[in-house]
Amino acid sequence: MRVDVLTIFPDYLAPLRLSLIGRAIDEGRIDVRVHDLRDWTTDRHRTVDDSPYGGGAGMLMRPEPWGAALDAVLGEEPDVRVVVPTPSGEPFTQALAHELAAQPRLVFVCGRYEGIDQRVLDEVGERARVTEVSLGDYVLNGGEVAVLVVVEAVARLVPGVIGNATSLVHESFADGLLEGPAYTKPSVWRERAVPDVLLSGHHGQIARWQRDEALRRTSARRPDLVAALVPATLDRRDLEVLEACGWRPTADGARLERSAAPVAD
Ligand code: 6GU
Repeated sequence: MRVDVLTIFPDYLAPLRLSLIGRAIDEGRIDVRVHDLRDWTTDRHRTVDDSPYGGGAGMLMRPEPWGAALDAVLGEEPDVRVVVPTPSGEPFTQALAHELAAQPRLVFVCGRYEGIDQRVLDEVGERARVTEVSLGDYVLNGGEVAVLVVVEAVARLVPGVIGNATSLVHESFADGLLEGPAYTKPSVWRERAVPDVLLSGHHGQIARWQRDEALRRTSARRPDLVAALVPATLDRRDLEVLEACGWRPTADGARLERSAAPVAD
């Protein structure tokens, strides 16, 4: 996979060279190229921004450097996916991470948060698929930190980047639930014991306990994820645990709804 990043702060992307992603780059699994948008300015001051038409606070990014930069970086290649981090984008999810991980080329467009002249994204949208993504309901100063997040989430799904592929199967969101608590040695620490069942060697009971904990934690922290579950995909024990957390199937059985006040975590 090739990843291009266009930014006025190339140094912000230095952490991509570290850790697992850095190793994937060294091994040639991911080709990361960071570009300074100002390389495509033509004035002495290397200007990239200007005040918005119609007024308003802050500055916007002018279209000309972006147009030249995207022409150069996209080239004539098909199958380039352009990703634009912005608080007004669609939510970035594990499902979208999987989708992006299947692309041969990603081009990240980092704007400052007041944004980029709309014509840039309209025009590039005629040559490439453009996806505006948001990490959540808060505002960052620019897209660079979001690119670090998205590239890390995507790159670890690229075959060979993570040594142990089964660790991908058991993680949060794989089954629409958060992961429950996990423990390692020592079995007692500061008078706190690891739950007995985990030391029992009963693999069935352990898996069941882990699922119960995942359901309880998801109910407490992410009721939106429980509301998205389909009861037909749950077993009797799942439904009992959720009922104890204050959930019941809707009358048509298609979803879950709250039947009681939330149960504390
Ligand atoms: Cl993806 N970009 C920016 N600039 N701010 C954000 C964001 C992204 N997600 C949440 N806030």
